[in-house]
Amino acid sequence: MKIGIVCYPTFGGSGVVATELGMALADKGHEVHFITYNQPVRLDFISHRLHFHEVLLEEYPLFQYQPYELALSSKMVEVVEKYELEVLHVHYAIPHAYAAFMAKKMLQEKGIGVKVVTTLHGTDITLVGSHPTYKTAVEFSINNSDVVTAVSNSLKADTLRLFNIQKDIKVVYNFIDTKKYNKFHEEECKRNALAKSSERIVTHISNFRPVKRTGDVIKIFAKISQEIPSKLLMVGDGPERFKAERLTKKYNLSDKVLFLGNSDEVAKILCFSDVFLLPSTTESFGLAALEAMAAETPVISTNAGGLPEVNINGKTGFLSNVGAVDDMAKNTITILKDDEVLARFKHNAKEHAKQFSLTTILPAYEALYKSCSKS
Ligand code: GMT
Repeated sequence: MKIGIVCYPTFGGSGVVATELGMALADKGHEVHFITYNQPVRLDFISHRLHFHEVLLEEYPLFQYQPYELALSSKMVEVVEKYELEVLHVHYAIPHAYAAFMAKKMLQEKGIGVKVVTTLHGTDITLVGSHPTYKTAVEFSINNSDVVTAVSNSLKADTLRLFNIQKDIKVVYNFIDTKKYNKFHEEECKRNALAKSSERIVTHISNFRPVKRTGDVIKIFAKISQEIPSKLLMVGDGPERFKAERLTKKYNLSDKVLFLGNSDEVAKILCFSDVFLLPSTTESFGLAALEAMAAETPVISTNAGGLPEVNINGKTGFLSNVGAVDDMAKNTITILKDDEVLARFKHNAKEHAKQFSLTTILPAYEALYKSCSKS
């Protein structure tokens, strides 16, 4: 099939899922066209089946805010028409689903049909989308998509609770390409560069937004490091990074906490991690937790949103209430202090992650594309 993919091309989970999906679809023989304002960070190849179309914005002194939706929907029309796309799969409702609806209408005027598949990712519903500023347009865009998917049962329930939805929402879980996490054998995993062999490695990866509670990560680690010789890797960047660095100094942990910034080599970092911390206020799914599990890293997370659908309490890691720093530290220490316990959790995490493998999830998206393109 010929499929257009629209997403945020950044390090956020929705962009990562969209990019991995597009690359996998192209690998399977579909023709995929990314329509975004930058080349997606995880897009590591372009081929005759994988294209990238940049959405350009025109500067004009009158504009305090650039009209991105206009540029995006115009680009969608151009690409659908030129490459005869059958489906536009938009990731993150704001403003992508809205722009796709406009593109579809403009194409209808030219006698061209295209189907719109909208995937809801989380903050487009829970934190931003349901805000009165956007709610009317988000609800309209969801109800006017041909197919709507959500990345967890929890997100589907949130969407139905927060909006007046007239459409069936299908749950298609996020996925990982398990192969990418198997390839780092012992000799490629440069663990010694970051920690002594006697130390455990604890990792957190996020966009350092308030919802990630990076302050809790530091507080949990402060307690862990009192009992277990360990290092903390803080991967990513965002508005709360400075605060997290300040807290690290306050707890005298500067020699134990490494801030690595953004990285597109997550699998390489996770290969030497022993535990992954995700104490978020909410996560519709928690793709970073799944990536950790695929790399044999148990997860200590909150029980918010869709996290219990991914991280199984007492098996692949532990779940705690939001803000329960002591409990999360205690659970981490339980896993880290005993080699056998750690090995068991690592094994379980990797095994459980296989349920979310690309080979299982990809056919679900292909079936949705096929069903709507026939209707
Ligand atoms: O805020 C983020 O974590 C980024 C955001 C995004 O849209 O890029 O992530 C959301 O989508 C991910 C992929 O589906 C999910 O794994 C994350 O849980 C979700 N974030 C939240 O719900 C806070």
